[in-house]
Amino acid sequence: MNHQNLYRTDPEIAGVLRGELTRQRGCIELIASENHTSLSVMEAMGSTLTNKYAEGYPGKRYYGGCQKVDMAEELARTRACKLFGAAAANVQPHSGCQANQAVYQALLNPGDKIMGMSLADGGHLSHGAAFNASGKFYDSVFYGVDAKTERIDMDAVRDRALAEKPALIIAGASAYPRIIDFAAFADIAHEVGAYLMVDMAHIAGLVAGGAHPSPVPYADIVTSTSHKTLRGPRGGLMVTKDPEIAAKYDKAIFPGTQGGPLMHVIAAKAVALREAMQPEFKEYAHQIVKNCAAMAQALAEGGLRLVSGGTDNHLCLVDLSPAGVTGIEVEQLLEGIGITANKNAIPNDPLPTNVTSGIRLGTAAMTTRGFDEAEARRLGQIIVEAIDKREDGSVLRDLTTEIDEMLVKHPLYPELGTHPYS
Ligand code: DSN
Repeated sequence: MNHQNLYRTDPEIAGVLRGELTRQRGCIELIASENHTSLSVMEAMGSTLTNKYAEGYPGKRYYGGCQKVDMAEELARTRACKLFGAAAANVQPHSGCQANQAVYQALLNPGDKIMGMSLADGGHLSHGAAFNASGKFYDSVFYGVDAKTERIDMDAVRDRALAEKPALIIAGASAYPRIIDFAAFADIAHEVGAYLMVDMAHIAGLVAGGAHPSPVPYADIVTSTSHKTLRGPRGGLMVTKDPEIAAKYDKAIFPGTQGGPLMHVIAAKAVALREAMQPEFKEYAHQIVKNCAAMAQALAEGGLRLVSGGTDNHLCLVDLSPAGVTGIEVEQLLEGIGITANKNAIPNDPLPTNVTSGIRLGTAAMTTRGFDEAEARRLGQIIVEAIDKREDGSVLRDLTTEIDEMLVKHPLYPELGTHPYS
C-alpha cells in the first residue's frame, strides 16, 4: 500500500489514488452495493499475480508456470464451497454480470425463456432487461412486487411461471429490502420444470454470516459478486450443490465467455472468503442487519415512507415523495453533508431513472467502519433533518460537523496513516 513507485512514475494517477482514499475516509458510505475491503484483500490484488496468464482451471491450464496461481484458485474454490455449503465453485467470473451470462450460456439455448424480477421493481439488468445481453439473446419475462405490500408475492410468481413456462427462473435483486423465500422459488421452478438460479450478489455476506437464509440448498445454481456485503475484491463467483451443472458452468466461463482469469483478483477473493469464515464476520453480518433496521426506523419516524414498510436485510429503499424531493436531489444533498448514497427507482416510480422518487441506503460499509445501532439511528435522523431543512445552510453545516465527528470516531484504514505515499 506504499505507492512510492507510482508517485515517481505517474504522479497523476498516484494523486487519484490518494484523493480516493481521502474521499472514502471523508464520507459515510451508504451505497448498498459498496463496502471497504480489508488491506489484506487489497494487498493480494496489488500483487505479482496480475502478471500471470492462466486460461483453464487448476491442473488443466493452457500456460506453463501456473503452480502458484493454481494454489490460489484452489484455495478460493475450496473456501467458497466451505463457506456456502456447496459442492463446487467457480471463482473466475470477472463480475456479477458475467457470472450471470455464463449461467444462461451453460443451461439454455438462445431464445429460451427466462423469468426474473423486473428492473423497475428492484431486479437487476442482467436478469433479462431488454437492453442487456440477457434480454437480447433470451426471451425474458418478469415478475415484480405486489402493488400494495411491495413484496414479492409468491402466488403471483407461481401464476406467472405456470403461464409462461420459463426454462430458467431467477431470484435475486438489487434493491429489495426483504428476505427472499428461496424454498418457495424452488417449488415453483420444480413445478414448471425450470432451473432455479439465485443471484445473491447483494446478500452474499449476510448468507455467509447466517444473517439471511442461504439459497444454496434450494437453487440449481447460485451466482454472486464478491465485493458487496461479502467485502471482497470487485468480481463474481458461482457456487452450486450440483457437480454436473458446475461442469457445464466451468465451460461457459472458459472458454465460453472469458479468456484469462484475473489471478490477482482470485487470490483476493480467497482472502475475503477466509475472512468471511471467521466468527467476527458472523457478528459483522448480523450487525449490518441491526444497523439497517435502526436507520430505517428513524427514517420512518421522521416521516419518510419505506418501500415494503421496512427492511430485513442490509438495505432500505426510501420513497421521498412525501417530502416533495427527488432521488437525485437527495443524493446531491447527502453528498454535500458527507454521506454517499444513490438515487433509486421505487416500484411504479413516475419519475425517470436519472431522477427517481427514491433513495437506496445500505449499511454494509458503515458497519465495516464500526458504526453501531445508536449511530445508525442517528444517521437516519440526520438524513431526515437534512431533507426537512434542505434550504437552511446553518442546519446543514451543523449536520456536516456531526458527520465529521462520526467519521473521526470511526477512521477508515487508520493503518495507512497520513503518509503522503499511502
Ligand atoms: N450495480 C449494482 C448495485 O448497485 O446494486 C448491481 O450490479
